[in-house]
Amino acid sequence: MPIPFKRRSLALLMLSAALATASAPTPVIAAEKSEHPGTTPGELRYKGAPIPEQEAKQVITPGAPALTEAEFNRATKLYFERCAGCHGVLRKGATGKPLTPDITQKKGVDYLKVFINYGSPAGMPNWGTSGEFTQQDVDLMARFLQHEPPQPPEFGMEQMKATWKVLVPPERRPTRKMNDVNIENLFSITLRDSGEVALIDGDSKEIVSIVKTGYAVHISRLSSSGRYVLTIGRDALINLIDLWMAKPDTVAQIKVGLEARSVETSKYKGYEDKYAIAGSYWPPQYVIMNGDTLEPLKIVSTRGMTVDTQEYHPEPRVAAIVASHENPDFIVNVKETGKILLVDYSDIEALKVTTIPAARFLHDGGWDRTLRYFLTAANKSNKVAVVDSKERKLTALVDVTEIPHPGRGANLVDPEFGPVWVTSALGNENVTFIGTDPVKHPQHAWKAVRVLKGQGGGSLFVKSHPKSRNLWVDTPLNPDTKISQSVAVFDVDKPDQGFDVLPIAEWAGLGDGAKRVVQPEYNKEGTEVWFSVWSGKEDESAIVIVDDKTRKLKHVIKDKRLVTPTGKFNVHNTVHDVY
Ligand code: DHE
Repeated sequence: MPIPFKRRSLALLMLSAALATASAPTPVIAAEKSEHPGTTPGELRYKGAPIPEQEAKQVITPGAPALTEAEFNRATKLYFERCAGCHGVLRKGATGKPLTPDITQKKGVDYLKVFINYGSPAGMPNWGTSGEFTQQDVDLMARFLQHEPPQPPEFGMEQMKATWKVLVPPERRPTRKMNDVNIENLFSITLRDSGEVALIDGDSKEIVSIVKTGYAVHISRLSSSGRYVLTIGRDALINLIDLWMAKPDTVAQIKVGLEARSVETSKYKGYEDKYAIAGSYWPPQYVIMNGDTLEPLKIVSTRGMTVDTQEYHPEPRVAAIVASHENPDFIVNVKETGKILLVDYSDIEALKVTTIPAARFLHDGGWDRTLRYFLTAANKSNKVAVVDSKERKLTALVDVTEIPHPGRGANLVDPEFGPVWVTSALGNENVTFIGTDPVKHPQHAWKAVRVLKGQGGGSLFVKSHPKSRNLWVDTPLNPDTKISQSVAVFDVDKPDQGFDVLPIAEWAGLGDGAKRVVQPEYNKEGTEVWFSVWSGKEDESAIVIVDDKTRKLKHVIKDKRLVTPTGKFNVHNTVHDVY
């Protein structure tokens, strides 16, 4: 019989999770041979974040070893913090293997302990021998995993409405911009471990405002007009920030689930700023909201059958969402089922959803430069899916190794192959160019036409700009600190000539700390590239700005309020999908 799970301090959980993922000492992993043969070091470090577990229910399962309620609660917390990101909340498996009792009870405590202690060739981290779990915890987890997974609650309209706040109603908002900031060149920067975003003036490099947001904000996106910034926390809290206010601040807020990563706004002609959409990891669903108040209008579950084996999946999480420029559609990546949904919002009461079969483990992606084709990574399937947003169909599935991770990717014109879209990878040093011009370069379209070797695996983001001749490739998850603290830059006119390495973290002039250099982002003019130097919560971090033309250091922003900066979103470039 289910026993209600005790409420615990969410703040404490978040803090411990944040420390676990960002400030914990980097595990020592050999460059190519990790503790888990067959698993790249970057992959090992790509851990999931916790889902708030305060309302989960305990289930005692026949055939499983006994656990006290206190043990069950501790194991649940450890599982949400360390395991759910890969194995899924319901343990149906995603990046990690399924761990349901029908499987785990057959394995037994001793087998599971070895697994948790030493990891596995398939990519399971060595939680015991790395010291992240005590031996008591290893034993506890081996027993816990034989029980039915405690399922977090659903989160429907009633729960969403209970969290929805319009702090400043649209009629009380300014009718024109009340500050003298050039908001087109403003950057919204995630301060991961302080639950805030920093709004920084791209011209003066001054902090305009620090806005309290959800926990570990994942991304910022802009409304089509560029007036509103929308942020989404891992805890599924959305903030709508009005950039026209004298001091930009939150005007509406809503929590759309227990765990989430994506938010977007309508961009099709006639629907600018009208709707917002957010996708959740838990519960697996998306919600369409009013663009200027965040009032929730329609919630749609993503539970359903997988694309390949056509089995029911109870937890298909929503990954990247982009807004079509060709139709009134939101394009929604559903990770575990491997389906891309085209959600036509022209009639919210009678939503038309076109389902495009792609490949499992859809994650992130972006547009080609014509803004017609959406290219998105199915990361553990080693594929990039190409969707034609005009014709509403799948154009291609391109093979790409190893665990492609583009962010939104980078667009440039290759001297030999014409327009291409670029992704780097978590699992190896490949930087892959995919041809994107079916009209003038049909022989290269939707093929991996060029694969460059970057600094190494553990790359998350690439970036270029229409006015630049550079392609930037970060490597924040590479185990070699020299590599994780620097970036590679290629000349797009001579891609085969190798790359320069810029020591971004060294330029920041910080003390000790992880100092991972993450996510290049251009200013509006395409003359500067901004990098986050991401340290632990207690250490100093910085933003380093490089002159794009000379590749020399231009400016360093340091401020004690800049706690663990990661993603950066320039208003103009995000509104217009420039990358
Ligand atoms: Fe992200 C984008 C999910 C870890 C920084 N990340 C995304 C998107 C998804 C996602 C689905 C695409 C959103 C969209 O476009 O609508 N990220 C996840 C995870 O599930 C994962 C692996 C583990 C987790 O529990 O969150 C994860 N991500 C991270 C980090 O550790 C990063 C490096 C630092 C941080 O701030 O948490 C990180 N993710 C980012 C950034 C983007 C992103 C900066 C947007 C890139 C862009 O240019 O659009």
